[in-house]
Amino acid sequence: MDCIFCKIAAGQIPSRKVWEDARIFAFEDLHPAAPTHILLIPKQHISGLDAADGSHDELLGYLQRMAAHLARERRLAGGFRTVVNAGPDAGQSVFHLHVHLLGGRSLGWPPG
Ligand code: DGP
Repeated sequence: MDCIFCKIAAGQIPSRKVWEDARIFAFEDLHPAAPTHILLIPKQHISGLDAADGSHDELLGYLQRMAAHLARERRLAGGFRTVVNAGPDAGQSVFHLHVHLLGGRSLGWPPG
């Protein structure tokens, strides 16, 4: 599987790791869009949210809960946002499911 995020999770491509356990890997985004910009990914390859099925329900919930945990660790008391871009119209550029955790500045709404 020639997937850049699979390689990051496997340690084959370097990244600034924030969290790792048996199921997920979290690392700093290469092009941060906010003072805190962390990507949380499942170690299992899922190409995107549109490819998730019922067997992934627990994993999807875990990614969100761990995003909130990392937000607390970063002391994002003012708030934070999680984002999943799904498909080209949403700007998904890496086809391995990932949750963006953004915070540390005021985040506009609606997103672009
Ligand atoms: P998306 O547009 O939702 O597919 O977001 C992909 C994000 O992944 C984007 O914000 C930049 C980040 N990214 C892409 N390649 C790498 C990489 O090799 N290392 C790291 N740390 N981030 C990457």
